[in-house]
Amino acid sequence: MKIVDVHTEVFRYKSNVARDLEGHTHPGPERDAAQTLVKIVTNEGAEGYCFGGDKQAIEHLVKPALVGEDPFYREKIWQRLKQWQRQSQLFSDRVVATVDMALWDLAGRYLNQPVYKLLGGYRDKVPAYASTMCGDEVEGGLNTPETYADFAEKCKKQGYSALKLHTWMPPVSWAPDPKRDVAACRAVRERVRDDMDLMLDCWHHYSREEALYIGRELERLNFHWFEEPMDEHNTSSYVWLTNQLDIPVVGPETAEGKMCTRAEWIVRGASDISRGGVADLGGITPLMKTVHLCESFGVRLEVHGGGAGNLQVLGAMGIPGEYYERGLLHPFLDYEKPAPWLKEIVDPMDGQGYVHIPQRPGLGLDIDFDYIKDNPVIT
Ligand code: LLH
Ligand code: MG
Repeated sequence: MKIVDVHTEVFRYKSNVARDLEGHTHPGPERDAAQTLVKIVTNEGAEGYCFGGDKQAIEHLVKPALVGEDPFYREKIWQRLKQWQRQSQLFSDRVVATVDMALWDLAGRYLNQPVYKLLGGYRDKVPAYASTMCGDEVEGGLNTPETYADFAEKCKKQGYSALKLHTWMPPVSWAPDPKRDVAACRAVRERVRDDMDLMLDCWHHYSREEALYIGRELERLNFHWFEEPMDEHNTSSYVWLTNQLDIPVVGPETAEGKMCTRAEWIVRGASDISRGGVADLGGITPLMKTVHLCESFGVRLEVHGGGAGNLQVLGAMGIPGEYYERGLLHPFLDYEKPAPWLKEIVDPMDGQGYVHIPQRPGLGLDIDFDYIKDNPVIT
């Protein structure tokens, strides 16, 4: 089988999510937005799909690299794309991830199996944590410790057994504020009592002393893990912090360098639990390499972010990987409603807080191709 085309379709939709100046998402007024579908086509009719990616990078860089290749040579293709990243700004890990996931989708569709079973299935459902959006200044949103507590209570009633707060970050006018972060954590713990695992992912640029202060408070509040309180490029600061805290420190999440960076963190003892998702690392292929790396060191890995690719990997992880990150959630947004280009959400959750891995072939996306055809963006 040979790849004959790599094609992108850009289409429009209405979004009620906005990004602030630092890139964090919040509810916003309805606006026009665009999404991209990447499609890999073969001479035998087999196709693979993934959403995301950059049209220019896919059509000018990825397509020439893929056409003529066997789509089952995922490792060869991934290694080649990784090497090309060194010199090309357009070739982000997110772009490589989109291509890699479309290839996995193609394999699953062709073989009529969900991706996690091709990887080597381990489980069919994963407990989820409610992952909040970052704090805001909107009345009744996520603007006070009390509103976080209200939202946590709502999530608990919905079935979640765990919740992670993303607290206030600039450009929120009062952020950053370690004491306020701790106040939100305390309000949530008091409201849900001991019935939920709780985690904190706060501002990512605190000083060592601020991070240590927050971590010690989280220990008192019996939090489950502490995530990215400092710049992840400063590995020594994470070694310093992890050595002093009992609460598990999780990371690195956003640091570049794929599985190599995770290996260095493990060797240096810079965190207790490793981290990474398909978009951070460059696809399912490197995330599985990281899973196996962690297994060799007896280190847990918490997968960063939701979505089809991360969920399929969680189904194939023989090491803990305790939770699926469901979100980002906000009291004003309906997460259970599918995006306009999907007929069903990819991560339905039951009343006990488990997300069931879709059994459809490939990544498990139920794509509304008519919607995409009817809403083209002419580029
Ligand atoms: O900063 C944000 O908007 C969130 O923290 C985001 O990066 C989220 O993906 C995350 O860190 N999850 O753990
Ligand atoms: Mg995080």
